[in-house]
Amino acid sequence: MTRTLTAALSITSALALTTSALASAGHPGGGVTAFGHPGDVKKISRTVRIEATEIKYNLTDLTFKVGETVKFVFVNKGEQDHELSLGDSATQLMHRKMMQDMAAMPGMDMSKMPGHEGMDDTMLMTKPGETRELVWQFTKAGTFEFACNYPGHAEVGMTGKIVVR
Ligand SMILES: [Cu+2]
Repeated sequence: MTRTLTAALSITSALALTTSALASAGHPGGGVTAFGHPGDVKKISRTVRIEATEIKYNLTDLTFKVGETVKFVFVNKGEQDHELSLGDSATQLMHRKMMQDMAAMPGMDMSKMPGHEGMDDTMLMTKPGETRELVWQFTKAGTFEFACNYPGHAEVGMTGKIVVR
């Protein structure tokens, strides 16, 4: 078996483990989390456009009302892959660690990294020049985060605060 194939198989099992860990942590495949759930496109009350460049977002503070349904339009204006991930700080840390572990695997090419099963509802991964959207309804008051969890990105400030009240 080639080294690349071995690495790919390890990633698959790592993702499977992470997905089940997330499910037991209250992040089931249905996309319902402690802070909201995928929104109904007919109920969008606000559209937020977020742009990514190296290595930052164009905005870092967002405030929403409880119950608000928001369309996020995420535009990668940079020259590398970036993501927009929504979550509480624990989820973001877990996700960041997973991406670091994957990047550390021998022969791993992050640009060919697969999406994360079961996390698509809260996360948009983009290539340079790509625009992707997600619709989310915030159902709980609190302070949450958006972040790019590609290794080294959140660490240099590619994060933002979401306040729901
Ligand atoms: Cu990034």
